[in-house]
Amino acid sequence: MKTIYSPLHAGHSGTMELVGGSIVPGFEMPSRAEYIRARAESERLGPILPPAEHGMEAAARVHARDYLDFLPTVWRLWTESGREGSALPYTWPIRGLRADVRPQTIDALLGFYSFDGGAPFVGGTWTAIKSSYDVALTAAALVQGGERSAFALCRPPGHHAGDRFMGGYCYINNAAVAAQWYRDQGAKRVSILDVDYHHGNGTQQIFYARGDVQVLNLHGDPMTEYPFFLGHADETGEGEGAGVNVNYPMPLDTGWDRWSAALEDACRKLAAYRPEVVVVSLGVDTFEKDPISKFKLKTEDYPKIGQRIAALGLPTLFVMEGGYAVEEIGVNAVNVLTGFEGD
Ligand code: OKP
Ligand code: ZN
Repeated sequence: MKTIYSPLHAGHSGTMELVGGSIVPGFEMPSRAEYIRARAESERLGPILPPAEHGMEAAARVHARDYLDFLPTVWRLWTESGREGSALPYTWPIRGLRADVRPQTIDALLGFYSFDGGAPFVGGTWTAIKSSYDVALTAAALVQGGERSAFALCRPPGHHAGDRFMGGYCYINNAAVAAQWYRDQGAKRVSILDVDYHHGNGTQQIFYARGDVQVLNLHGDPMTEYPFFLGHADETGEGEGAGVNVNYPMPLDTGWDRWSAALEDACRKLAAYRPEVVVVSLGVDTFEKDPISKFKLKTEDYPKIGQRIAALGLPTLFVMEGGYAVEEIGVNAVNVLTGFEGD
């Protein structure tokens, strides 16, 4: 399997985030992508290739234009207003406030275009976001061109980003962009299988009322786990999308037995939907030693995930999402891919 990777992710570094009342270095750090790239190389997964540059048209198929226009301006607006350190929002237009009026100053705009304070900007952030998007589309095109699978080594991740908001380390929803791109290339139905520990609220929001993109999510129960406000089992889609969104919220301490039963059910629903291509939102923060997550998957479980997905017998694009046990992230992520390939 070919891996698409860009070194430009590395400029998105030195971010800070709020955890338990303290500002601490962000868990979503550059070494994550480097460990994965190194492991893909040492395991001889296949060639590691750079992305081609893409225009923003494919992004505009799932994100609002005003949101996409805002992202490249954030750091300039932030520094022009005399700030140092990560650009972060602190006010959000929730229930009872006006979300229909676009404000004019950087602090307000950051809140207007986000759902949490978990998507910081530094000087290299936009370039990294754009490279991650290019990585996703370049890998998507390999599968469109006839390869059985490809690995988009995206960083930053994307599945929390919605049509008009960022959050949870995510800015552009790479998996959603790829799924929509397959639709625009003529695929009648596309499935997104999100195995990251956290619910992919952005992906669900983007496709919730659509019947042409199935979204299946396995994740920590939002009653007690981030992102808290989406991902319940009764969210099954609406309108044309009724029944086409499937959530598997699971309790803390979920291990392979329970998790794999959910994967089995998801794969059956996926097969019954008969998609032409599968996009896997590949997070490995389900790992037992993940510092911000509470599932109990083991390193030896990850090849079995890849094997089950391979058994679907469908063209498959893997898009990297989360995973914060940095030293093990490469082994776990590449284990899914080598499991898929059957070695
Ligand atoms: C992104 B992905 C408090 C902790 C918030 C956000 C987790 C985002 C996970 N700052 N954690 O789904 O792996
Ligand atoms: Zn996650």
